[in-house]
Amino acid sequence: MSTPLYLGLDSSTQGLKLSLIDDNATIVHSLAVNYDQQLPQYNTVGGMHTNGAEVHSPVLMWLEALDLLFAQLHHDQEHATSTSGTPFEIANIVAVSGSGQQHGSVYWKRNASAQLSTLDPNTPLHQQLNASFATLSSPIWADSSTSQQCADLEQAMGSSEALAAATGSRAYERFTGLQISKIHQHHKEAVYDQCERISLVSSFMCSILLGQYAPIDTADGSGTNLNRLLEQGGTTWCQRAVEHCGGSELVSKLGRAMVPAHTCLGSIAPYFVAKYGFAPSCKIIAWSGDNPNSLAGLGLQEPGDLAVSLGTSDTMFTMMNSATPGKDGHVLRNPIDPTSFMGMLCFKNGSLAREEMAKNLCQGDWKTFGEMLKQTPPGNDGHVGLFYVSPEITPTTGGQSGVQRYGPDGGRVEVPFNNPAHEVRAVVEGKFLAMRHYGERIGMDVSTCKKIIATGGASNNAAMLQVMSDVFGCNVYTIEQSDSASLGAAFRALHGDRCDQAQVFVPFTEVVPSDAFGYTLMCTPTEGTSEVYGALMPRFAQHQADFAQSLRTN
Ligand code: XUL
Repeated sequence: MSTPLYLGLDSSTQGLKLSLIDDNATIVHSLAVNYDQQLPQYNTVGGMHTNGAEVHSPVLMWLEALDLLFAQLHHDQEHATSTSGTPFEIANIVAVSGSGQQHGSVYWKRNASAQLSTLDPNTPLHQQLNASFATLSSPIWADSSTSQQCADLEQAMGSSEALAAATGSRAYERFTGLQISKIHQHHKEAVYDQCERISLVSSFMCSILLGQYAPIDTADGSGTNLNRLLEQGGTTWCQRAVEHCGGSELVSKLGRAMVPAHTCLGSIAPYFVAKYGFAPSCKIIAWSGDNPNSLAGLGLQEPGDLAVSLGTSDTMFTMMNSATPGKDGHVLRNPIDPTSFMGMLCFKNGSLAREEMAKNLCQGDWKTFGEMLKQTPPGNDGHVGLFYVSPEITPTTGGQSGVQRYGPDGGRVEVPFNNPAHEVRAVVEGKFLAMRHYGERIGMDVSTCKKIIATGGASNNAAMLQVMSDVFGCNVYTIEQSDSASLGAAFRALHGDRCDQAQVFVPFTEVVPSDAFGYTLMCTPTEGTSEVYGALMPRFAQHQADFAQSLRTN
């Protein structure tokens, strides 16, 4: 009998990727289309059109990329080539799911659903759907042009805390509700009124595969500022926010209800059967956002599990049993478990501050940086540093940058610490303490943390990972994986199929066991250090709040 296969796609900012797995969750094939290089006619840079604070992407490019990627997949099938060396048959793909860059929105024109349900396999998608959109230019997550709309929505909801309590986040410029609000205000007749349905990038790509409008899933829906996070499994819209951003007609444009991400939505559109050889029975599982899919792809499986990406900016996400959203950070619904949550923290200041420190004090040598880290004890003898070399968003510094140090007595120190080793430890501890602090504030229970998966450029620095392990009091692992979002989507296709077969929710861990991930254990916590950091936390939090406040009011 032929091996059942599961396909995960990732419609990301810069390209469209694919991971094909078998039913043991082993990768069979992976492929990618890069927008700038392979579709240069759209003139994107990094997949985007940037005009000051306004950042959009061409929706037809995403469609053309899908045909290009599937043509390549079909070609590889015919030539019996794959990254694993195992030949595969597209007809054996049992289910497809996907990942979309979060927050981006697509505006379907009135009557587009008719075109969507009768796709012609003899015409490329971007040609037959080129008149199906109220605008061909989709605002995406990198857009920061909606500050006014943010302030207005928070006011309409009562406060930023009230908006966060309802939707999981205070107003963020990139969140979809604010982008819709701007279009509603500035392009009402030309775009908003012409539009019958608004999709996220995830539900847009899913709609194409399904041949009809796909619902938004609860995890990606939590990135809109329009959802109700805590009620009915996060499947409903927050009426006040929705009406404020787009009037009473917005609910029907968004689709009445959201669905949990494991939901099977139906089978693949005949277009893909006729053109690429998918089985007519191939199931389409709801798509979700890239960060939720990465949570699945990196193997966060139990409340308390964390993933930390150390890159140009730093990101942390965690599975949580409870949600206490507030001014800093985001709480989303969990894409692999409809009863729990995903906490997400994004820090603008990542590698830049660490690199500056390494350059100034260690001649740019990371080995020296690691050795210096070991010269000071956890807690840094009471030395604390906040290094916002560019404006920070967690906590928000109101567009200001700045550096502030505090000595063991809690007083401000206006010059670098005398001992360079205190400087090095301060830049590392400051970030992990901030992650723990903000994580705890939005519902993370640090006592349940069992594993941290570290990714990103700086995750190969073992001394830095030791500090991470000590601050959270749990093991740190790394993972060899190039694309956690498309892989997570493939895992979710498998999971969605199993839930559909059983007609009840099946725990994700039963479908994708932890040995599918190939972790490398990097560090175990040094006994007693998590308590040292626990004791330091109130003082650290106070310094952080004071400094951010002073920058904001500068
Ligand atoms: C998350 C965010 C980005 C996008 C694009 O809130 O804006 O991570 O999802 O990757």
